[in-house]
Amino acid sequence: MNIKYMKRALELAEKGAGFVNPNPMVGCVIVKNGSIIGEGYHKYFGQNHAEVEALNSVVENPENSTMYVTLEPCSHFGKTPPCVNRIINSGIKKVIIATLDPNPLVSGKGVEILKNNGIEVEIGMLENEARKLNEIFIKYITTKVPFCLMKTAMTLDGKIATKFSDSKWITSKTSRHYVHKLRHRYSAIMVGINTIIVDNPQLTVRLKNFKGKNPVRVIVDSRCRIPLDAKVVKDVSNARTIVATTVLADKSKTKKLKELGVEVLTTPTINGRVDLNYLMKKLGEMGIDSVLLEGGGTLNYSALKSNIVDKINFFIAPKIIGGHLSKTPVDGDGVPFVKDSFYIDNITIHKLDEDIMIEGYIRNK
Ligand code: AOF
Ligand code: ZN
Repeated sequence: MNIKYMKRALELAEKGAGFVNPNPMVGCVIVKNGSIIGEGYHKYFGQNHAEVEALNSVVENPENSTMYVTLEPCSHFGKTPPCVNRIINSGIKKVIIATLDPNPLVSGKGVEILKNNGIEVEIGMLENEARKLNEIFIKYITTKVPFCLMKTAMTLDGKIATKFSDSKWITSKTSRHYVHKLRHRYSAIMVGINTIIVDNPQLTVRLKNFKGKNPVRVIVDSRCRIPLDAKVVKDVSNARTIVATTVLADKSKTKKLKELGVEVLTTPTINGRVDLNYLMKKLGEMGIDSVLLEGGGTLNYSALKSNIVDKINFFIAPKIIGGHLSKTPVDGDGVPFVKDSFYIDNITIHKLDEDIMIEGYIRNK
């Protein structure tokens, strides 16, 4: 038994990031007489599971070997047959699992079947790491609501743009590269209509030496003010665009958008705004497991108020903009008293060039 093999399995699992959603990232290593005889990971949604990839790759008979796998092997017929059957037939002696599968179709059953077939099972090696890796999957498979990460980039004095809405660029190249990797990892990216009007962004993944996957673009636009020549409208062949609006939208405008290939999702209104909980539920029903929320301030505040945010990534650049007309990351009305603040738990601090990035989780989620 050796932790280094589970580390390797986690490293392999990570390679599936962005390609396997809404499935989990899973990695697997098969060890015999102290050496790795096979390894694999879940590469694309709908394709082979990690255990099957690893078993297909063995360079020696896996009989009496030990399997290290980051998630409990599945016991159900999904898009592929149960992994436990393959494991049992291979003659593997022991299976070491980082964490149980939260999928109610599997949870605990995979382990039970392995044990009933005389295979030794151990659970919990690097469990925290494995659960963090699959935080999106864990929320989505148990609630059917997408996991939401709020990302913002601001100066030391908490501004995301100047009074002229200039924001290019607040953070370093390394931070922006990190954000593009996040976009690849998440199934959807969500912004408010003001961001589209002011910045006209593409909201796609642009990474050197890596062909990332573009997220579905979700524009929160209660009155459907989106310009028909906005980049996110004009390049729908590149990435899907969904405009989330309300009955307050002009019907002829939504018709035009649909003709241009934009999907229009009408939600109930809350104080004249898009009902974000309804929207998240609908996105979940469409198979979207994760949303990267890239603000602005109005949408960010509504998102926090509606309790849809799970995690935050606040990038802070060592610059000062100043000015009471400069934009801030979370706007809206703000809470009345400090005791009403949204609290962030499990904070970690990361350094990206000269920037710092604070990561954490919204309390009571
Ligand atoms: C594993 N190994 O590599 C993965 C697992 O539709 P399917 O057949 O791909 O099944 C998806 C479900 O299988 C998913 O919700 C999760 O419970 C499990 N994923 N299991 O043993 C893997 N990706
Ligand atoms: Zn499986």
